[in-house]
Formats: sequence, C-alpha cells, structure tokens
Amino acid sequence: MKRLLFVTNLIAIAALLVALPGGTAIARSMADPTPPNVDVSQRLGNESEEAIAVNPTNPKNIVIVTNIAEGVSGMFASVSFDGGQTWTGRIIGNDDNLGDSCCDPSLSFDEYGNLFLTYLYNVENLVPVALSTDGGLTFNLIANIPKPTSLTGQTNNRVRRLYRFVDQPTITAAKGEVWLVVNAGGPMLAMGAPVSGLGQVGNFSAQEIAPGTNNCTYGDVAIGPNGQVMQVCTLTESGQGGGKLFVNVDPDGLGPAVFGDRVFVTDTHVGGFDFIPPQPDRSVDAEPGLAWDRSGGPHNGRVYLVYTNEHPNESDNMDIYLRYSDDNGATWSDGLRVNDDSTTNSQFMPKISLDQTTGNLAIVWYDSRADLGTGGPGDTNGIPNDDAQFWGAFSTDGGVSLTPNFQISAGTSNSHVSGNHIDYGDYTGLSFFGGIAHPAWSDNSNSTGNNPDGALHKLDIYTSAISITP
Ligand SMILES: [Ca+2]
Ligand SMILES: [Ca+2]
Ligand SMILES: [Ca+2]
Ligand SMILES: [Ca+2]
Repeated sequence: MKRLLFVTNLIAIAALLVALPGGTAIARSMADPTPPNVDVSQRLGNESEEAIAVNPTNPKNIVIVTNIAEGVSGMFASVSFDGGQTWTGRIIGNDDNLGDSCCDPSLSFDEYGNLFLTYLYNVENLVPVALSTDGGLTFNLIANIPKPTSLTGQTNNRVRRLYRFVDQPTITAAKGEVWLVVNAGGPMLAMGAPVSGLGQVGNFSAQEIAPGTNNCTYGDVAIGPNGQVMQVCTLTESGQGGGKLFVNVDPDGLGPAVFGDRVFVTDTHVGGFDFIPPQPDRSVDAEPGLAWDRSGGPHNGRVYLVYTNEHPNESDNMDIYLRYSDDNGATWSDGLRVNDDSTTNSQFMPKISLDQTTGNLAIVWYDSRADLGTGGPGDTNGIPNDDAQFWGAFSTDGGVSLTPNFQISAGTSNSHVSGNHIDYGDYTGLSFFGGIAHPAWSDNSNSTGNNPDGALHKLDIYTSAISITP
C-alpha cells in the first residue's frame, strides 16, 4: 500500500505434534522450535512489503515481489522452483518493460499457472497489470488501466473525481476471471477480465465502483466458488482513532450484475495511521484480508475475514481476529481472537490464505508478545513491545477454532533500527497450497547469518515452508 503519506514523500523443540480435531496434526521440526527460515533477498538495503504466490500447477514454484528502499524506481522479485529452499532474485520495474514501479506489489497465480502482478507507478495514475506465463521468470505488461470514461449507475461527477490518485491495488485470479481493486482517489474501483487458459487473458472491461466506499481503503478482494467477487476495505477516521470494515459483493463476477451496497462488518479501533511501538515510523492499519473457500469441501462457499483490532482503543494492545460468512457477506460470525498470548502487546499486519486443495486456513502476523522489555530472545533492547517476531496458526475446522500459535521467525526484529522509513511496510505475504504454508515477512534479526547488512540493521525478506499434514 502506498498510503498517502508515502505518496507525498515520494513526490519529494521436542517434536511438537499438536493433535487437531479431525485427526490432523501439525508436523514441526524435532530439532528446531521454529521451522527453517530462508533469507530470500540477501541484499544490502531494505526490502519490505512483500507479496508471495505459489503456482498451483507446480507447487514447487513460488514467487515473491517486494518494495525496495534505494533508487527511484524498482521492486525486488525472486523465484523459487524447489519449494522455497533456494531463490533467484532480480530488480524489476526500474524503467524496464514494467515502467517506473514505485511499490505496493500484489501477486496471484490462477489455476492455469498464470501469474498476475499489479503495483503502483511512481508518476502515472494508471493501474498496471503484468502477466508471467513462465512461473515468474519474466513479466509482460498486459494492461495499463486508465480512468474509466463512464460507469454504469454512476454520475459523471463521480467519474470525473476518479484517479486524482490511485493507491493500494490488490489482484486475485481464479474461476476463469481476474479481479483487481484499487483506491481510485476516493472510492474503491474494481475491474475484472476473463481468463481462458495460460496466457489467455481478455480485456479489463468490467469496471465498477463499490458503493459506499468513499475514503475506504487498505483492503482485499476474493473470488467465490460461483465466480462472485467480494471486496473489503477499512473506512478510516483521521489519525489513530478508529476504522470500520465494510464489504461489497458482485454476485456474478463478470456478469451483468454490479457490486451491491456496502455491508458493515465491525469496528476495529485501528485508524489509517495507527502508531504502535513495533511500527513507530510508519504506523499500521487494520489490514483486512479475505479468503474464499472454493475447495468443494465441507465449508465450500464460506468466506473468511482476518483483521487487526485494538482494545482498548489507543492501548497499543492490538490483536488479530477472524470472522466468517456463509451468506456471501450479508452476515458474519462473531470475532475469534487468533493470537493466543496473554500479554497486552501488539499483534499486527495479518495475512490469511486458504488451501484450496483442503479448505484449511493459515494466518500469519507480526507479534511482539515475547518483548516484555526484560531481555531474552524476544527483546533486543530492554524496551517493551517494540521488537517483533513472526507467528502463525492454522484452522482445520472452517475457522471455528485455531491451532495453538507457533513462532515462525527464528529471530527477533526491530523495524525502527532498520532505517526503513516505512518500518516493515504495510503488509505481509502468505500463500497456502497443498498442505504447505509459505509466509513472507521482513526481518532484520539475521537469524540465518546471511543478511549482508548484519543483525538489527537493514531488512531482508524471509520465508519458510510450514507443513500441515494428515
Ligand atoms: Ca486506535
Ligand atoms: Ca495484543
Ligand atoms: Ca524491546
Ligand atoms: Ca536487505
């Protein structure tokens, strides 16, 4: 997410086998209390704000794209063909065929192996869509989506006001369609295109404003089993006071129906720029994320929403919550707290992913529970709640309950000492497929010993492969 602040700046253990309901278990390493961590970027300078996607036609093929801090244009892109053990990285969007990329990458593989990438330009108010048909080795621009000239059911005045800026694009592809949502200078604008095979992508002719989303942003988009599309966004009040989550649904995707009225889901008490000790320079938003079950399993059609909640407001006690809906977002379950610690520290920047081969869920987030300011492995500096680790949990029962939380990052990071002006960035990455969850996060612990900037300096991108096995 290139939030507006950033736009302005630019212009200037023992085996841990946890038995789960249904007879499944999480297999964890005998020797290591955390799963093996891999430093994907191994670059001087700060990489942060990471997107990750697993190729369903070849689950050993994983792609990561992230922001970089140095230089005017460019993003870091890296590809693995061995399940995330080894990576080959490069810089893209540095005035190459992808133009002058700023940041905010979003990635999605579809069932044909198409890999879609969207991001922001430094200068142009266009929404780029790039496609890779070789597993992320190369990308080509397939669309530069301009401001629509007209929109069904919208006044000319509304259309005229679009694209004063564009921010926070998110792309997802499945069920023969690809959808992108972007904050189009006020409301959320959604655009979709048909997909019929590898490299076979039609025009982004379906463009719609999600009603009632003016000043609503930092959201996500998901595709349901019948091709329906849901967007979520957070309507943020100024500063840190609070935010409300709303969803809108287009019931037939690329068909003639349009997005319905917004549905209020919950208050989060997390503002658009809510400052917390572990994210002191950039702040956080509620970072809502969606996952729709298309697995054909027992919870087919259930859509999940993960987000951050602060309670009490302005306490910095942020927690990760999960809700689900079985009626296309009309009504939602009560919030289930995902993090299982008993501290009052911050959990933030959650990401959710649903394994479409099983219907199981993975959720990951940054977590400051181990930083009590009393030293030890979770505290780098004697100050409480300003260091973070990366943690996760699975759900195998349709989001009714969660596994015990597990620590993913082997080390502890401190975003402020990275000198990255956006701390860890605005979001994290997760792709869950075939029983293996692949998270991506920003890390300056140097737990792997190969960050060229050393420990507690600039950030590298880390990943891990976490199995949930029968
Ligand atoms: Ca707040
Ligand atoms: Ca908390
Ligand atoms: Ca600390
Ligand atoms: Ca680095």
